[in-house]
Amino acid sequence: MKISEVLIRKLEMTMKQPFTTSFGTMQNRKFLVIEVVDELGNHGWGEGVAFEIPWYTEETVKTSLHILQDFLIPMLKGKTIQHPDEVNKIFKTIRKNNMAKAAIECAVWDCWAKRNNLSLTKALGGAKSEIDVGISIGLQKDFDILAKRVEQSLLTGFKRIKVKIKPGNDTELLKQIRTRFPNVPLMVDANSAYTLEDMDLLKRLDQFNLMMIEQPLASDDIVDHAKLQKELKTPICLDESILSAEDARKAIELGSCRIINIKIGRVGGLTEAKRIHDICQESGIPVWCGGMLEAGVGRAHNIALTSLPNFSLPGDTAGSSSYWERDIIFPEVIVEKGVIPVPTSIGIGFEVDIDELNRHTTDIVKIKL
Ligand code: OSB
Ligand code: MG
Repeated sequence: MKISEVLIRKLEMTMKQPFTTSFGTMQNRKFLVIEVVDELGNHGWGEGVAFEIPWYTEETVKTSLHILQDFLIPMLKGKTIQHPDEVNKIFKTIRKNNMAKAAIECAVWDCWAKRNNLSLTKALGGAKSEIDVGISIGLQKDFDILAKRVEQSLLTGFKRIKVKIKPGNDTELLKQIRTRFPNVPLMVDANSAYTLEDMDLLKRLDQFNLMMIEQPLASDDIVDHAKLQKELKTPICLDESILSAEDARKAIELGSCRIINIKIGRVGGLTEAKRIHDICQESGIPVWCGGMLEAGVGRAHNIALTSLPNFSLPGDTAGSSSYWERDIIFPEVIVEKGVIPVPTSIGIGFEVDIDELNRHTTDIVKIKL
């Protein structure tokens, strides 16, 4: 397969509700949608999940665009791709910029799957027919609003509830949640808001019967997390700290976590995501698929990845309607009884709704290879 053309679209979509983490509030989502075309006219889609502001990782929409246009896409020129795993190797000399890499790599995976009449799930080696889904609820103005969100989410059937915490909005909040919802499968995500100075506070989280504590400490740390994990009964789940399969290997070796959240964008694509999945599986570390407030294209890739066997915990892959009035794919992703059926049609298994896509497109760059 040869990629003959790449279209980069910049999109702007407004989420139904603002999403607040320890690092900030997002509602107006700007992101990239990549379309690749091969020499036979097959199409493939990928989503660039970087935010407008570099507060989750150092990438932004603008840096992704720059890296894609000036480095990654030109590297595909003249290359014959037998298998999408080769894209990861082609990009090897470019350091990090994982979300930019993932955006185009995911599009190549979709294109290759379609060309070979395979679902992306099958192409990745996934086997599940449905995936379990949880929901990530951002920080809210007060407990009543949060409680309502939790209640709604339980009615929808989500298999676990994740709430964001930050210093000053943690133990009291959890006390209130546990009083109201004593048995709900619950976890928290701190997005790196604490340090080892908070050891006593973090130890007190053990009393809340949490499934896990996601990324309590610094985004680039695995040493302090190992110290913390030794002191905690609750499993630590790493998100920001794991950017590659090598990172996963080292974190597991050090005992920095007992669970890993895999995000395709954060780790540079599906090939690396699969590698992390495999290493974790061999080490008895369960994984789950994280979210980046994706639109439909990114969501579709997340669903396909989650069909791999060691994605044994519910992911942050809620349905389209949890984020958008109207998604850019057809059909939209629907969660029923806490599960999403894994599509079996070719490629990502969803059609891109070109009218919706165009309605949100603010810029298009077309690159002939
Ligand atoms: O840390 O998992 C995170 C959203 C934006 C940035 C980081 C994170 C999140 C979420 C929401 O938790 C995931 C989603 O619903 O897409
Ligand atoms: Mg997280």
